[in-house]
Amino acid sequence: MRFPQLRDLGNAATDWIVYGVPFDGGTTFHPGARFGPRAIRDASQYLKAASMELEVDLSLTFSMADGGDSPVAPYACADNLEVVTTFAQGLGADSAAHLLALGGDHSISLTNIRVAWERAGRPAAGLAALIFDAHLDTVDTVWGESYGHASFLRRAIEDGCIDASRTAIVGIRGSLNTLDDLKYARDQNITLIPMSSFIDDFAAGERTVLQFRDRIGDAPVYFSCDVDAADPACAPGTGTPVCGGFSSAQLLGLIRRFAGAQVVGADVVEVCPARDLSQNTAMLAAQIAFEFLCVDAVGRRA
Ligand SMILES: [Mn+2]
Repeated sequence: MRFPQLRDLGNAATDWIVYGVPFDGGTTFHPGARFGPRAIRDASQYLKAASMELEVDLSLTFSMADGGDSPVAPYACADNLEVVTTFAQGLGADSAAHLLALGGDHSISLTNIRVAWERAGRPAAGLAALIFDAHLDTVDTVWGESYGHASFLRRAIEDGCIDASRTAIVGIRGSLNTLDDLKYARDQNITLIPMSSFIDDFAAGERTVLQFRDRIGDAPVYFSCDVDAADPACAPGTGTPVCGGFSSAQLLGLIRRFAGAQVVGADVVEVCPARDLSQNTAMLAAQIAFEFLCVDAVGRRA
């Protein structure tokens, strides 16, 4: 979106800082999401600042900057969390700036959630969360790894940064690692809005989403979008694609339904450019990031 670079602003005060996390060491299937940030930036060049649907102009509402890419620890998920957390904590002149992370695989969300929670004043209950994903990401461990891309949500809940009872996962479908993942999500009282609830009657699924929106109200909320929430026809460039997902229009429309929400941090993850020959996935990811910012801008415009 041709934001200025944060370093050129002398690390000035900003409302939102976008930064990349070129890490895919948490991937369980096709690797390559480490190249996601540059692909999303490239695709974002055509995005302008004003939203047709939400009638808000980001350039008039926010001061925004690109914070560059975080250093990473490519061979170690737990080490990577620490490296990225330190980088993210240092972004911006003060801790008022909200952070939007571009992945990278979904493991990187844990760092951005942690820093968003800190910047929101460490609320004891944790942040509310809206997550779009084909997968639950509530796996305890995979191949002995507790910090891979299938476990970020479970770790964020354990850390107290996310309030499971005010968390929704939208678009879940297909095969699970084990039924334990589902049991954990249900036991934690996460609001599960599976793809199946939209198939026969999209409006019925959307009503469930709106009920969740009304329940979180104006509480600080974290947004995360794994691009595999979209169908592989719209977002082929991702590491763990699952058939039967949202169209781009459906996904963007659901995000816009949260217009006015108090978004305190966000990420868009799992763009794998090597499998994205059309660049459709990177384009969609850039648009999702734009919509996240517009949703927050509507609330601050007033
Ligand atoms: Mn995911």
